[in-house]
Amino acid sequence: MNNISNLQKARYEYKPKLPGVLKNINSVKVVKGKKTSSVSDTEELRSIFPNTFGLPLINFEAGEKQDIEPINVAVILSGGQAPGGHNVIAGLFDSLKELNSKSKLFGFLGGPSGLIDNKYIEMSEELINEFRNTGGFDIIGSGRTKLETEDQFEKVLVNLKKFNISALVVIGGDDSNTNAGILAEYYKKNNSGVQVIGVPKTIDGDLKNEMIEASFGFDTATKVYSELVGNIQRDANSAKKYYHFIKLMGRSASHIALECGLQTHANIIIISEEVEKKNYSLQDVVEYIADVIVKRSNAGKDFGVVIIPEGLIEFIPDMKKMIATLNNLLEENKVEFEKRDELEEKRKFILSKLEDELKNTYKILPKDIAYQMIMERDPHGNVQVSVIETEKLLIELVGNKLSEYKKAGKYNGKFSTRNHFFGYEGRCAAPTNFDADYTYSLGYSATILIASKVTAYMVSIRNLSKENSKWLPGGVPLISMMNIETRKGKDKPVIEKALVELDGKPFKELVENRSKWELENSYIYPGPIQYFGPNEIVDRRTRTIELER
Ligand code: FBP
Repeated sequence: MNNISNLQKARYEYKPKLPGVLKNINSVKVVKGKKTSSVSDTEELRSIFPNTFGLPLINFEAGEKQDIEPINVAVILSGGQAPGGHNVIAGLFDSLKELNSKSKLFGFLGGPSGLIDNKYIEMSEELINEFRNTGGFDIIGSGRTKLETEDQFEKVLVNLKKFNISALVVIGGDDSNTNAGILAEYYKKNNSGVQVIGVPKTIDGDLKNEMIEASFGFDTATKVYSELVGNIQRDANSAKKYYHFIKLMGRSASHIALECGLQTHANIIIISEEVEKKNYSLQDVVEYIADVIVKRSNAGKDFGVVIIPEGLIEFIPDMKKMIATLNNLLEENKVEFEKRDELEEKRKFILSKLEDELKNTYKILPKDIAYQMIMERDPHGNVQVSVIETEKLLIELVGNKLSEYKKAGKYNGKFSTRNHFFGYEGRCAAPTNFDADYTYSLGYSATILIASKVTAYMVSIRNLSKENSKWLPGGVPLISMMNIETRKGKDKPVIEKALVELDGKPFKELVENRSKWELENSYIYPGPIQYFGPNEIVDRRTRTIELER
């Protein structure tokens, strides 16, 4: 353990705070509550998941002391990094060993592919100790391979059986947990003897519902980004010469942008879900930003901060149509497209295939953006929004609009800009106390679900806005969070993604304050995450949780 910072050393010693009922893990009683259904498409889902549909909710309560046989468990990390992943594994390890010191935990390497290729390590106390309360997923790595075919399920089963593993814990987002549900159904149907338990992870915050109040990592990531946005606001307010356009990660939903906006009071906070609901075109968004800039300029302020959610482009109806058309065109003309080496050649080829209206929109995009839109797709065949520099696109288009205003005598300010994209900066930060506690408790709760022999559940911990001892751990059936959605032209069962609710309290708080934040500089500078100090600082929840719960 050389080369570690003093802070990391101190964080090793941090003891995550568990919910009251988990403090004595040997005497937790599993109480089954009311039976669940699904978000919608009930009959279809019942027929797809005959063995795992309609399971009851589960709560943990204090009970009698029990002796538990040794259990061998496998764990994987799936998808993008999120602060706290190591503590889920630490919680899982500690609780398994506490229940029975002969239990074993196997970490499969590099995400779902490790399960298929049988790449694993057995977890030891020494290894876990090196990763307690640290950020990152480097203890076993992560990956985006999809575990979805029966052939893969069988290969995984063979590997699990080699070590007598009877439960698999999937730490992932909505897609990985959807696949965990499909896998659980398959193993149950075939009496394979392997339980599947999911853990809600993603900085994006879009895996949430009544039973899952938050996905882990959102708390830490938004605090890191809010610190950065706050620092930039202070710089802007000091120099008074730049507009900073800041894109914040969050592949689809705008929870991160909203939370950071609420934490910092940036001047302009774009929320994709609102743009979609109001059917704004790209030009409408540009005009909104330009108009605020004019208002600020008239008040003598030619500087400010604009927050843009990463997924914005896919929520603007005309751009959404463009992206969907490009996705299909690239799939249909793969061979022809690949023959062209130069990006400009590829752009021209695509232009020749587009129909009139879309052709005109694609043509006026700055070339860099047009190239980014036809670059490599993700494993689902979708454009990777994180590579599209929306912040630069908006700077260019807002600049053009302001020039028009200038010519028309409507604006006489200065528009100097800087652009930023914050995403990877926050995904592996050392977890806040909240995320360290929450993830460790998720690991503990996963063990209890495993010991109670259930399958097709996600760990659920509620009451998160309250102090940790009052948290309510339990389990929610994976299928109960599903509906049927069309993905790549096919109807599929999926865990419903939570978008920003426009009638929800966090968004309402933005709406109530928006005109003030636009014009005044009522900036808040949240500063860095604090790990030691008074409770109101170190255990502060996100504004989203405070308002929603
Ligand atoms: P998950 O949904 O897997 O947690 O990942 C979310 C995310 O961090 C998004 O915010 C971002 O768009 C994406 O991952 C980036 O993916 P990659 O790590 O593959 O670049």
